Amino acid sequence: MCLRIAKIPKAERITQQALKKALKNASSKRGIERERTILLTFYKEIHSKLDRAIKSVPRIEALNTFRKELIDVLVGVRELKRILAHFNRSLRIISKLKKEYVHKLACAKDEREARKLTNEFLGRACSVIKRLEKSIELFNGYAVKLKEMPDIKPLPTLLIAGCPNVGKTTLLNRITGSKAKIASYAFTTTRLNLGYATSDAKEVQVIDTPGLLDRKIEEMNKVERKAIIALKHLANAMAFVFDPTESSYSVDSQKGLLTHIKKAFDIPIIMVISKVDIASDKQIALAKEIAEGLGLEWVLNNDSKLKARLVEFCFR
Ligand SMILES: Nc1nc2c(ncn2[C@@H]2O[C@H](COP(=O)(O)OP(=O)(O)OP(=O)(O)O)[C@@H](O)[C@H]2O)c(=O)[nH]1
Ligand SMILES: [Mg+2]
Repeated sequence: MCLRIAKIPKAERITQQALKKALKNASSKRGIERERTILLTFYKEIHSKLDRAIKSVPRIEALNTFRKELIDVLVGVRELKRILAHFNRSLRIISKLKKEYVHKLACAKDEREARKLTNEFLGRACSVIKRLEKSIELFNGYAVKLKEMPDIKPLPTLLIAGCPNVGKTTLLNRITGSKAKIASYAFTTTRLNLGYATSDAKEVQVIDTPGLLDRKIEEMNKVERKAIIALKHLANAMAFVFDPTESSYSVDSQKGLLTHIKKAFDIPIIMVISKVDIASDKQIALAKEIAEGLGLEWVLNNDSKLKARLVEFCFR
């Protein structure tokens, strides 16, 4: 589901390439027919370049909310549409010019007049393309940004949250088996860890967002907040990793973040108690108590059914 948008050559290059092709195609022709071939090939080349780029952009309305939000943050949906409209408008103008000059050529008296008409057409079409310079530059910049979109699949999705260093990535690796894939996530300066967990023929997508779901929303900048909004649309459930040993963060700060996230995300949350191998019974008991106090389910990170529990939790 990565967005791959076709880049467009610079305005000057488009016209140069189109003209080169047009002259090549017309090399075996003579007279008015030669001029007609130049005109039609030139038009076809320009049309195919722009049309390919326009068609490579998916219909924004057809995308899911997560992707729409993501596009909006990365490039701005309105801005992208404005540029596409500019391309479409230019194509229409050039198409109209083509029709007009094909007609004029058909009525041309001799080769000299035909050549004059073709040059006139080329000049006018080139100036339309030249005016696209800025839009092409912006469009190509967007193509680069959109290529960076994470390869999110339309599967039930489990988000992993928790304070820094509590064991979020360890959990992701544990339940998704193989080493998680690191996808770029242009929202933040960090990356996005993605993995897939299957249990009982059910598959879920598991996402760990380094440096994003480990602090309060008030501490975030505008872009990070938007990232949270997009993630909200995507997630079906959340695993909140809680480190009872306090080797990362104090129980109080973790409880504070959990309470905060519970309010911010209106999705089912399950507490995954981490570092169980080095935690004391008392520490584990306190973590369970906190989960239950907040009305949440919990699971130990060394539970043999950890993966099955989390996958099943996502399907509720
Ligand atoms: N003993 C023990 N150590 C663990 C466990 N889970 C994680 N750790 C250790 O805790 C440290 C942090 O683990 P990560 O999985 O990187 O934690 P994280 O929450 O992803 O960290 P950040 O992405 O930096 O916020 C590492 O040194 C892990 O080896 C566990 O179950 N037992
Ligand atoms: Mg991590």
